[in-house]
This record gives sequence, structure tokens and C-alpha cells, in this order.
Amino acid sequence: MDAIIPAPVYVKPVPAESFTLTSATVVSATGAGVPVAEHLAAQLDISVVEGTGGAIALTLDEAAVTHPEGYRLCVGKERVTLAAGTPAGLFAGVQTLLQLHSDRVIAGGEVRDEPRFAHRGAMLDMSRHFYTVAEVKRFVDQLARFKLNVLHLHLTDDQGWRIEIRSWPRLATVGGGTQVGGGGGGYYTQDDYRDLVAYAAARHITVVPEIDVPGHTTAALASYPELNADGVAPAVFTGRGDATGFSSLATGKEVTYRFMGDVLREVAALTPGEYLHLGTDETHATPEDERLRFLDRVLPMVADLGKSVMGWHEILRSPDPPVSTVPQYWGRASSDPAMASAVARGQRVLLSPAHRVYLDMKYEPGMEIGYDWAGCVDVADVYGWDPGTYMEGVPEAAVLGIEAPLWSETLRSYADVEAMAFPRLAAVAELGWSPRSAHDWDSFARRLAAYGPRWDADGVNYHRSAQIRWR
Ligand code: IFG
Repeated sequence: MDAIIPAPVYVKPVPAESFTLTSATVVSATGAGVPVAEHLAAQLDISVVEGTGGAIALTLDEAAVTHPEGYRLCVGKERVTLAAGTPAGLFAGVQTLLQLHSDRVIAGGEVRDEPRFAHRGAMLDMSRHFYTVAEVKRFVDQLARFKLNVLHLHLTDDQGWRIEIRSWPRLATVGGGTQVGGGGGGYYTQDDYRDLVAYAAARHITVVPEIDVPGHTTAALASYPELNADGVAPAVFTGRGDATGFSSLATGKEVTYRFMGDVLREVAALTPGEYLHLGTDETHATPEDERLRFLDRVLPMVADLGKSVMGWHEILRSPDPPVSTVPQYWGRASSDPAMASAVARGQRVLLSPAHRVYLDMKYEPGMEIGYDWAGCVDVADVYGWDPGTYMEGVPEAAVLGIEAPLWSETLRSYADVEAMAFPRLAAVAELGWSPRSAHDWDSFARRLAAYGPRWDADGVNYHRSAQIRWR
């Protein structure tokens, strides 16, 4: 019971009370708990019964916990009970239960748990390199194991537009036709995308789609000549390196706003979650006054669709954004006046300091893949900070959560995605979920070493960081 990642709020191991699964073991649940029971049953290869009589019993009971994602797990020799106020809480408890299970034995004892931050996310850059629905589902499975609950998909950039927009079909068919290095490419039809969103939702993971504008737009500009200021479409960009921030939508042309309205309407219709991410990073090719006018017209479009806006922290340079707008900080400073004043006016923020959670940074010098413009970032660097106190003028209550971006310029395959994401995402998960009182590097490093065999069993190509004594 002492190897759970992320560390729970309260754990009382009782080894003598371990539960042994037999062929007769069933898991029971009622109502909205049944899909969670089915997820657990599939993982343990047992069956589900409706009701309350299973040797493993999942119960929805608001009185059991105080946090919407909280749960209480009791493992005894005869019975395992898991109670939560919501299916998300039950699902979190199931992830803990699965980590207590090995070889048909569930370690005995009690766990009471709830998350510290609401948003515990990972971002996957689908644009620089495209990943199939099957690969993203594998990624989602691994996020769920660590109670991460947001998947931010970077769907558009200079190198690729990855989602079908029915009113502008060439965005996907032309804009999605290649990727970094040329060749490859691909895109999600709206049915593919709905399938992904539903798969993530069944694992209590919310998808945040990013349509990066007005910069990082070569794939869109290559798809429609009229989107370009001079009416001439460039080729889709297949380069990488420090070549970012060179493109811009024609923010002075009316057609750009029809384009934005159509795109945002179709993406919002595919998004059950609260947020659409508008990027707004590195708009070096957009005149500042035009950029402000662009945001002034586009932010209300998102509100009119009933959604809230997320954006890289440059979005704070916009005229009076709605208080619901969440800036995602990707800098390396521990103070930023714009962030502090956003918090002062009531906005919450998302923290992604590049030198702590940019998972496209090399673990150590000399690696074939990854960048190092924010320095090398090994597991201890990801673990070694506190989102609750990281930024001046940003108290814990203003921190919606943390998110680890994985940019894919240098990632040649999905195996590279797993090598950069794991084990560092386990550290992100602990920072996002566990109480600060449970923060302890030696404990985490020991638990991570103990977790390694589970990644081996799942066939995950995790990086054997030199900082961890892998088994
Ligand atoms: N910064 C760019 C990304 C990507 C990254 C690679 C942001 C918000 C460098 N923008 O990070 O598109 O190129 O490390």
C-alpha cells in the first residue's frame, strides 16, 4: 500500500487484511457507478453484478466524501468497498485499487483521498507529428492510471491541421497532408475525434482542443489562398527548430473572421468540456494592434458558443478578456505582472513552466530526441517545485492546476512520445493530485521504481531515468 502514485491523502496499510481474488469474485455497483465497475472488471478479468452484494462493492454516496473527485477505499480479507460522491471519484479510487493489485491479491488497508488541484493535464502536439486514434487512446489509458484528468490536443500549427472542419474541408485534406520532415501527416475526421473524446470521457479525462491563432497558422494559410494577406497560399511548413512565430492569419481581412466563426462553431460542437484553447503564442508576425483587434472579435465568439477560453499566457495581452479566461503560463519566471493582475481581477491560471514540465526537453544532454532551450528536465526537476507557491501574486486558490506539454517536432514515433512522457508525467500527476504534505522526493523515487514493472507489463516505452533505481 506504500507504492501508490500519486500519493493519497491518507493511507493505512493492513497487510493481514489483503483480499484474494477468486473465480467467484464479482464487482457490484448501481446506476452511474456501473460503467466504472465495468472498467475495473475488465482490468481484473472478473464480472460485474448490479446491486450492492459483490465482494468488491462500488457505492455512490455523497455523504462518503467531501470532494467531487474524492473516494474512500477499504480492502479487507472478505470484502473490498469503494465509496465516492461521483463516478469520477469512483474512477480515481479504481486507479488506486489497481495499483494495490498484483497476482490476484489486493493489499489490505484503508485509503482516503482527494485531489489538490482540479486541472491535472498533459498536452500532446498532434501537428508537428500526427498520431493515430489508437496511439492517442494508449496515451489516454496511461494518463488515467495516474488520475490525470485533462488531455489538451494541440490540433493545428504550421506543420499540420489535424481536425476535419466541414465548412473548410481543405484545412484537413491539404493542411493535414504532411508533417515535420515531409511525408506522413493525417487528420481526424469528426467521427474519429468524437470517438477519441468519448474514450477519454469514459476515463474521466476532458479533452481541451487547441486551435492556435493568429500565429502558428501556416497549415491553414496553405489550405486557402484567401486566408493570406496577399491571396497567395504558402506550402505547408515541414521544418522545425527555432522556426516558430513566423506566420499569421490575415487579421485585417473580413474572411478571417468568417473562418474563425466557422471553425470555432464546429470545434465547440465536438467539445463537451468547458474550454477551447486559442493558442495566441508567439504572434511575432501579427502587428500588435491587429492582434488586439483580432482577439477582441474572436474571444466573444467562444463565449457565444457557451465555452470559456484557454490560451498561452500571451493571451493576457488582449483587451479585457472574460474573467473565465485561463492563461497557461509557459515561461520560466517566478513572477509575471500580467499573471498577477489577471489573478487580482479574479482569473484562475494554469501552470506549465517550461523548465519544469515541458516534456519535449531532453532528460539529460546528448539524447537523440528532444530540445533543451529550457534546459534539461529530468524526473527530479519535474518533481522539484510547488504549483501552490511557484508564482508571486498567484496563491494556490488561483491555480486551476498544472499541465505538461509534449511538443512533437523531434518525436519520430509514438514510442518517442512514451519515452518523453513517462516517467515524468507520473511526477506531474503527483504534483497535481497529492497534498503538499505528501511531497517527498525519496518516497516518490522509491514508488516510481516500484511502478516500473507495471509499465513493463503495459508495454510502455518509458525512459529509464538515471535518477531512479529501476528494478
Ligand atoms: N514553443 C512553442 C511550441 C513549440 C515549443 C517547442 C509554446 C507555447 C516551443 N510555443 O511552447 O509551438 O515549438 O519546445
